[in-house]
Parts: sequence; structure tokens; C-alpha cells
Amino acid sequence: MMQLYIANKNYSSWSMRPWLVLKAFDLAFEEIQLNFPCERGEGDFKQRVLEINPNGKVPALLDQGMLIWDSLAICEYLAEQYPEQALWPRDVQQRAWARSISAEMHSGFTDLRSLCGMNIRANLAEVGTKLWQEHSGLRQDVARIEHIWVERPAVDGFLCGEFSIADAFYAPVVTRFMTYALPVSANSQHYMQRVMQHPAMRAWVHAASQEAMWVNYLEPYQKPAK
Ligand SMILES: N[C@@H](CCC(=O)N[C@@H](CS)C(=O)NCC(=O)O)C(=O)O
Repeated sequence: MMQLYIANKNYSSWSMRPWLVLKAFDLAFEEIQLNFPCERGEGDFKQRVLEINPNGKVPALLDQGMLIWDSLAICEYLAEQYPEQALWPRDVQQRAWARSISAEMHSGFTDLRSLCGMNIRANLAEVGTKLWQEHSGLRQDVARIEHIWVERPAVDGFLCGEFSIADAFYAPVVTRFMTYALPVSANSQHYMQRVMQHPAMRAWVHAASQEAMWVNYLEPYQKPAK
């Protein structure tokens, strides 16, 4: 059976993407969660990841002795392995768009990603308001994402109609918009609700909200509860 190595569900946005794809398409896999250390450089997280992935990062997928690392490469591999399922949309034009927006997420949106780290269980609305006022790069990233989302074929649907890899790539952003209460349009909120209601997303978010572990270097905006 395939094995997917991931990190903390509350914080690890890259882990979330292939995990959602595996769950959403009901592909059998074993999940191995290696938690980040509480303080940077401590613990055995890095050593344990390096035992299976010389790149030292998660997510990583092991399948029949093969290692596939990097969230996008994993999703591409899964799409290739399960052609009977539409992990990417079947329509060539939609597929090209889905690949383009997923690649754009994979390599871009650095202001949003660096200022608003994924933290599903947190409520950082006040922080979000301040960040929004102070960082034009954040506002530009959000505007671009909203521009992408509004292009989906139906307001009630996913980015390409049915759930696909593209939605998995934007799912961590959905949680960031919620955690930091970023001021997005009604149309975007509609899409966010659609994603939040997907059973795979519900399962991840539920597990994330149950995690008690506090990773200090991923919590720049709040202190642990005493
Ligand atoms: N571009 C990579 C990014 C992977 C990545 O940065 N993973 C983080 C966890 S979300 C990680 O393993 N960090 C541990 C480290 O850098 O030591 C992907 O898409 O998989």
C-alpha cells in the first residue's frame, strides 16, 4: 500500500494537498505523520524524514519502493497511476487551466504564504486586519486568488466543476483566509464553504483542530495558553 509521510495537520499546508487528493478519490494509503519539533532544530523530525527522503521535507510518498517527493509531483504521479479517476479534469482546456493555477500556487503567492502561515485551529482575525492594512503584497496575492476562483465554471462548484487537484492546491489558502479573516468577496466565500464541506477537507480540518501540539516557530502571532 502507498505510504504518505506528512507533518502536523494544523500547520503543514504542503502535506495537506496530496493527502486531500488521496482521500477525496478514495485511494488506499497509509498515513505516517511525523510532527515538527516544538522548537526549530530540536527533536528527531528531520532525522526521521531524512531516513526516507534525502530532500528532508514532507510530503513524501512511497509506492512499491519508489519515492516521490514534492506535493505537485506526488499529485501528478497519482493522476498517472489512476487514470480511471479524474484527478485532473478530463477536458483538455480545463486541465491546462487546472495545471497552470496549481503551478502558480506551488511557486507563488509568497506574501500570503509567508505572512499568513497555515494555522487551522487559530483565530487570528485581528492579526489579519493589521497585515491587510500594512502589506500591499498580501492584498495583491489575495486579489489574484480571487480572480482565479471567480473563473470557475459554476458558482456552486469546484474550480473545474468537480473536485480536482487544483482544489487541493487552494485548500490551504481557504483555511488561511478563514484563520486571518481576510476580507474576500461573497463569491470567494461561497467557494470556501464548498471546499470546507468536502468530506476529505472536513476530515483534515477536524484532525487539525484536535491537535494540541504547539510549534513555537510556526506561531509568530500568539503565545501558548498557560
Ligand atoms: N515544495 C515542497 C515544499 C515542502 C515543504 O516545504 N515541506 C515542509 C512542511 S510543510 C517541510 O517539510 N519542512 C521541514 C523542513 O524544511 O525542515 C512541496 O510542495 O512538497
